[in-house]
Amino acid sequence: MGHLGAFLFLLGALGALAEICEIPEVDSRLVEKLGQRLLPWMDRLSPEHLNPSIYVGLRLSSLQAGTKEDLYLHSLKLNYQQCLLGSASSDHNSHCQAKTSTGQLGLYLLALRANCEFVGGHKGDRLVSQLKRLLEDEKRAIGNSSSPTPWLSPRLPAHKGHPHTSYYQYGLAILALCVHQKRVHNNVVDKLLYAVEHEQHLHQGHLSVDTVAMAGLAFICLERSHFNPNKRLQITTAIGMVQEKILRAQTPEGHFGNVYSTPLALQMLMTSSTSHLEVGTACLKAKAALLASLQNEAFQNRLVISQLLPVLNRKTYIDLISPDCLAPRVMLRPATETFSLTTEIISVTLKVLSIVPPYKQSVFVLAGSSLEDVLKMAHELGGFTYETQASLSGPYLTSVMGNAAGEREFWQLLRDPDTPLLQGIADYRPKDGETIELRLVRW
Ligand code: B12
Repeated sequence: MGHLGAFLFLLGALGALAEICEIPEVDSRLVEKLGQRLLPWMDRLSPEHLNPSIYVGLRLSSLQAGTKEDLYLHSLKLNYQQCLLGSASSDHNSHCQAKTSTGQLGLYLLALRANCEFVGGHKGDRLVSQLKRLLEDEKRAIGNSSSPTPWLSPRLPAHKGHPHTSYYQYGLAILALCVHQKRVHNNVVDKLLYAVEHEQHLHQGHLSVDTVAMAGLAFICLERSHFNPNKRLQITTAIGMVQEKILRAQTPEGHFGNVYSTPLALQMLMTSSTSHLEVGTACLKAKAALLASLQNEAFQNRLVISQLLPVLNRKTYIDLISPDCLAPRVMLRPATETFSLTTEIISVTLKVLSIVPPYKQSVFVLAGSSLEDVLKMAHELGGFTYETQASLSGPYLTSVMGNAAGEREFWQLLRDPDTPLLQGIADYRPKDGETIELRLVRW
């Protein structure tokens, strides 16, 4: 091969590389540190703390928690099955309500698959039918696809509504059924396809990278499993669209959307075969941004960590189609505790303008306190009330000053003047002098 031949060969190889989303190896100490943050959560086996995403994340990671993992899966099974059976006592339990939601049942199915189990038997069938039923309900809430006058307006009226939960959970449920080789009807897939093709339906016109990435993972699973053959072309096209949307959402630092949507976005890009030329470069840039965020300790939330750990092990939810349960994983050691005692007091101003009369109050807390500590302090001082609800991501703020967020509304957390926080009340730690606004908004 002459010089020119060698040059062309190199160019070709580089070109091929640029089309593949590869994540080079990450310092194992950084990965271990991340895994260690999950360990304390694995000791919490009470219903409101059990989180199938943690189990999935760990099983797809390069780390293991030994017998703790078995006990955790056992507790997940007991709890989710009990809620599914809906015994009189559990029926009214609010945690059971969450556990039998479209997304949580989906995550539970992913957890079973992460242990190389296929749902089966009487209990398994019940679980699958329940999830399929929920998806049908979600589909109906979006809109009926059999339009009464299809010749006049074949598509639009059929997709006017919203799912009961979200398109994120809708996609997650399809993915979960798919990795268990359970098919859903074309018209269920149709709703997700339509949402991706008409992005405004996914997040009030704003692109939610997490949501599109989850939809993309569901489509990739359907494509690989040769499900919904009549939809094949549309599914393949949608995968390309998702990829495009994620690439377009890359920030100058390299994140896709924001730092916390990057793990799912990477899971999607790492598995999609319909490649854009710039995928490889975009992934390398994202990986560098992730590394910087890891070093800055940006990953504190157990749910986001559980979505990131597979990526650092070059795995994705798509690997759950045929998981490798014998892959060697390194045993996690508990972290050596480091206490930093601080006596520094900071001031944080809390304001709520969405109510009459508006509320504004400065509170004093120890440096390093979370926003939740600030809310607690404001409550103790009097004149401020709030409510939270346990979720897989931690405490979710549901009500402020007696005003509960209604359907498709939420209490948004912002840093003055107008910057939405990227973390929830338990993880965000305000700085001295900061003003935090709680704002009731539609989504
Ligand atoms: C859909 C969604 C929303 C919806 C939830 C409403 C609904 N009916 O679905 C809306 C738009 C309201 C929302 C709000 C917020 N969200 Co949000 N949300 C998501 C998303 C895309 C999916 C969540 C989900 O359904 N999970 C699956 C189900 C099965 O789990 P679940 O626990 O049962 O789901 C509930 C909780 O997740 C809860 N929830 C949603 N977001 C958040 C965020 C936090 C911090 C908490 C504690 C709970 C919570 O709502 C879900 C439905 O009830 C995730 C993406 C992701 N990668 O996870 C982001 C995500 C969890 N949200 C995020 C954030 C930052 C927020 C906000 C704090 C934004 C803000 N500045 O106000 C607020 C929450 C404020 C509050 N009141 O406490 C971040 C969290 C990052 C982190 N470090 O933890 C994520 C990862 C998105 C991102 N990439 O930035 N969110």
